[in-house]
Amino acid sequence: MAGISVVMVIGVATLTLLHGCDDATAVSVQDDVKTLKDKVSALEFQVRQLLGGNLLQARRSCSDWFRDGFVTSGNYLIDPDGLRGVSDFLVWCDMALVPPIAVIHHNKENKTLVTGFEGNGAYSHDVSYASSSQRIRALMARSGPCHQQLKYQCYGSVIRPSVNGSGTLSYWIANGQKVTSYWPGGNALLGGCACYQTKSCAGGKKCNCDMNDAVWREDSGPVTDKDVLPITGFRIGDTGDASEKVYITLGPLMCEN
Ligand SMILES: [Ca+2]
Ligand SMILES: [Ca+2]
Repeated sequence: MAGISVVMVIGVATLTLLHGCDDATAVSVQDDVKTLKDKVSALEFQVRQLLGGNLLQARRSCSDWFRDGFVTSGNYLIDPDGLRGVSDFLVWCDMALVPPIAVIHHNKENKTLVTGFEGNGAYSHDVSYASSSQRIRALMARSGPCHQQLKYQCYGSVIRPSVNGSGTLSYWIANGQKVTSYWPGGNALLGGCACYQTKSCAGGKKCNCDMNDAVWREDSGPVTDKDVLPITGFRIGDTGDASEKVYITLGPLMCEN
């Protein structure tokens, strides 16, 4: 009987306490509960990471990893098309941006000097990616906008893009095909380089480098058309004279993923 009395007393006391609790206290208790829940989630996340199991199970995108609590930038296993299609592969996910950015690196991201190759497209600058073209295509298909940035600096070396490729000194390679009509940063329909879209190229040309003079000039910009990404190479000419030089800096493929 004594035990029952104690329980009854505590019950009455608790009811009295809750009944007498004002709104401010109730909100404060709710905040405490929320804080504790957040702490439990964080601990659960750390346990998952320590166990490692979840890290071995591919997700379809960087966003899916982020959603599951993996908010630190790093390499993650991605299988963009799920059970079918390509097998999973490691992708660098930049989680600092919303949505996260998938970054596919290649082997020539450092600034490269080209000099000593005179003929049309005489120098081959080929680029290899960390992932196969099938996997990259699958990733792009499941991504939002993608782009790749080129920085191209020239000294006395001309690009001279043309629709039919005749007389084009320097061009780039996409899907194994020569692209001679325009240059990264330029417009596929309009032709030319980035500056040609605003008709602001030096000397009224289609590219700044088409000045072909003893001044450092630049024709840089992104390629955003997934049909021609990623860029797999450049063919550079008009660097045969001792004074003629080009610097190529091609960034990694980046996709909102
Ligand atoms: Ca798959
Ligand atoms: Ca020249």
